[in-house]
Amino acid sequence: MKKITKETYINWYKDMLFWRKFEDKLAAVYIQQKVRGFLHLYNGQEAVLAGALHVMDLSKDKMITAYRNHVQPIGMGVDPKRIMAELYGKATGTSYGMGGSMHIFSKEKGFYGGHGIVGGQIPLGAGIAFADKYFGRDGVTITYFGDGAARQGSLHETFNMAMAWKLPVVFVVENNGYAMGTSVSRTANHPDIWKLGLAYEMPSEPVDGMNPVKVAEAMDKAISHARKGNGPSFLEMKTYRYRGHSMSDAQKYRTKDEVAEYKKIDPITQVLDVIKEKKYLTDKEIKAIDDEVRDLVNECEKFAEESPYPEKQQMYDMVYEQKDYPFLKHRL
Ligand SMILES: Cc1ncc(C[n+]2csc(CCOP(=O)(O)OP(=O)(O)O)c2C)c(N)n1
Ligand SMILES: [Mg+2]
Repeated sequence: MKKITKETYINWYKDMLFWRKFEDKLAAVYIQQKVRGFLHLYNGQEAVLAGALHVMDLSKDKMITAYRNHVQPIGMGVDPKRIMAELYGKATGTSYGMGGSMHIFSKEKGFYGGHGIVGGQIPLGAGIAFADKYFGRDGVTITYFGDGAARQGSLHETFNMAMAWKLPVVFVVENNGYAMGTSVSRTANHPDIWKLGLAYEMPSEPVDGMNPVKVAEAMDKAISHARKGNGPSFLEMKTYRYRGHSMSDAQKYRTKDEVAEYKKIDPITQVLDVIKEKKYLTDKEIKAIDDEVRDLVNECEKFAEESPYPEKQQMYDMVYEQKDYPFLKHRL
């Protein structure tokens, strides 16, 4: 596995802090009604992404996830200014302002969305992996989904075919404890989601999703397994979201104490503790990173604010129309 060094910790701190503050900013501008529609934030779950990125090969590996999808593309190399502009509905956004919060997408950077249908991305992730295998490329597709999505039937159909065809895919359930307001313990006979993979003889295991080191180790094993042609793995990342399901969530299904308990094992704090303990950075250097992150977030906001809205005509440019489709004849 790629070594976890001083630089890794510093990058993790910087990246995760940026993702956290980027989303805090989104929450703030959402309240000001500058960003509309749904908004699902990732605060608390950052280690799941940071650990994976450490061991992925971004020149060929791909990623797909659900609607909690603003920071993953940043990690994959998409310009965060364009992501914020997308949420503002501006023409400079990743989908020219026509997709919005739940639909960030960048084929160039290997980020395949951004999906609002719960579990919809599970078969799509396997499909992307199928394409890599079919064309003889050795990329691996990381397919993220939530604990609620894990209970969709499409997971079983996908797991079956992915194992039968030994597709180069890593299925990752981000078990943040809740699907909207429904806790995992209320939705199934047992709470060990990783065990669902065992029925298909898929290598499956639970992982501490609050710790990027643990995530990187598990992901490295799963990615190498897939890259060697041995097929999929299934990892259950035990994590937690600090904010509500979306911005309109009164959070009556959990206590403030429960949230506070998880904040004690916050991934950013865990990384910062190591940095301080091992004296990787001085307090002054840490402060410089914090300032840099704040400035970067403000730059994104400024870019989104100052960008123009799309022209009306652009609406028609983005619609797929097959010119010879028979039922459209009446329009000719
Ligand atoms: C097929 C489908 N059913 C229901 C919904 C409504 N819905 C949106 S998010 C969600 C909860 C999903 O929870 P989970 O998979 O745990 O992901 P998390 O939000 O925790 O990241 C539901 C039921 C939907 N979008 N799609
Ligand atoms: Mg969930």
